[in-house]
Amino acid sequence: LEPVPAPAAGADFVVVANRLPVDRDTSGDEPTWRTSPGGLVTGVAPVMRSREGAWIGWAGIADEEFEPFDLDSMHLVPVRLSSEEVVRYYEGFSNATLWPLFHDVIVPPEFHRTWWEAYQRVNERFARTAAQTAAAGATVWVHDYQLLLVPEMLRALRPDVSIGFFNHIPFPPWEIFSQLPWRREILAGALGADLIGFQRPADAANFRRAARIDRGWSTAGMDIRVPADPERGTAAHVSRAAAFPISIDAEELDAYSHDPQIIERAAQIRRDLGDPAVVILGVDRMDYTKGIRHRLKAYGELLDSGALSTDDVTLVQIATPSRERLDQYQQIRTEVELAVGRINGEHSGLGKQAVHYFHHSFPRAEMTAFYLAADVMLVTALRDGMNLVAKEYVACRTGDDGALVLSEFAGAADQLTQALMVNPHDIAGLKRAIRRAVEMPKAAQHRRMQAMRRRLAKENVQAWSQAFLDELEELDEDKGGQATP
Ligand code: GDG
Repeated sequence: LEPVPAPAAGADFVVVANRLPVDRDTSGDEPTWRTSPGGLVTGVAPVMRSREGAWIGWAGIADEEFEPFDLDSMHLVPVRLSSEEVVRYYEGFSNATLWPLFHDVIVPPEFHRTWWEAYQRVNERFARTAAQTAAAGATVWVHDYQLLLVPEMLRALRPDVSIGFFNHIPFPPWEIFSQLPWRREILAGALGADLIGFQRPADAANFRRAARIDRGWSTAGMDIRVPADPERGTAAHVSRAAAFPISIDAEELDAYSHDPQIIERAAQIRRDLGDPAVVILGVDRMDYTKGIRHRLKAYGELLDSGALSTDDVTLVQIATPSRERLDQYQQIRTEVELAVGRINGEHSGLGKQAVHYFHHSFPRAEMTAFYLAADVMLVTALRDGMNLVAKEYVACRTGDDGALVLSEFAGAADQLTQALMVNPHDIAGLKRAIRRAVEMPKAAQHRRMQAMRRRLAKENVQAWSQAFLDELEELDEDKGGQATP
């Protein structure tokens, strides 16, 4: 790729992510855009407002071309994807190759050259759009595994910009990562960034080790020395790989949790559930990484043995639809629904349902009401970059009560150290943890919850994006003002 000039009127802060933070609303006479709130938007909104900000991403509709537009003080730049690219780049390479590979091969990743070809093509489109959008010397923050090649491409196109990359999902050990036929290109792609952020220190260490083994590149502390690559048009530079654990908007959730309407709604939910002594909750995308089956197995066995009874306990499992066209996702849904059906068939009574299962999504306010209504939260992921649900539950427990069962394989385990930690593969251990959570005395709940809430009040999503962008800026200053094109 050859360098291109900076645009005359560009943005000085650019977010590049697979999806734009908006949804197309075609319900009215005129189609409009609605912002879809999410952690990332909240995290970067203050930066977007204080600087000339732009967001590059796909609008979520295949084969449609949209012009850039402004919404809620953000400049949005849609990238077009054809339906073939949605199949190969998004569902294929991103979600059926990289996603399972980066989550400990819980299901086997598929390697297809046609998917890889589409992944490169789409990444180049994103990189070129970023190159046309970023002002001279701008900061560009690229997000997640769908866009791992963008940093290197952008560096070749626009050596003047400062590039950050954040990997929201785990980064696997070399022994697993090395299966990828295109491992070398993926590593070089991410290493085009000045700063590469991961959820956990272990992810960053896995990444640095991969760079050492595969490329033979030397590392010092967090830094990786990337030599010049004349063929790809990049100069020698240093790339830093470090942990920046993402978090939640604690203040907003706290405000929600104090809203009288939401508090009343939580009480109503408990009444509708039949006023059980203990409400247990699970909230996940329907994904094989989330350990929903393991959780149901443990819960089912506790009911079988009589350790728990539907006289006083119920489980609410919200599993929001996700990636439904992929085989592995249809399969996990079938397995979960079979398990729910079995448990309910064997243990439910009239007005005493063992599992309340929902395969649809809820508005934010309703989700908060569920968090408020739940005495026990189960997060049993087999592998998870962070898991924001665990942090949201804690942030909503304004009474400092409730118990969190948390998988040690979720990034959140590094911060929520007072949770009841589990290895979800150990069903006996998981059963013990669920019982402990159900029976936990109020004083112990308070002690644990208060400590976790205090920590999240400070380590919120605003602090996360600030820490990442501050470090990126420092690295940029250390570089000593490179020439702008
Ligand atoms: C990836 C990584 C990492 C879920 N159902 C509903 C709903 N949600 C919201 C939750 C939460 C978010 O979706 C899910 O975030 P998670 O972090 O739990 O998991 P992933 O979707 O897998 O996210 C993960 C994350 O990126 C951020 O870096 O933590 O490890 O896999 O906010 O509340 N929200 C609403 N209705 C629902 O039905 N409104």
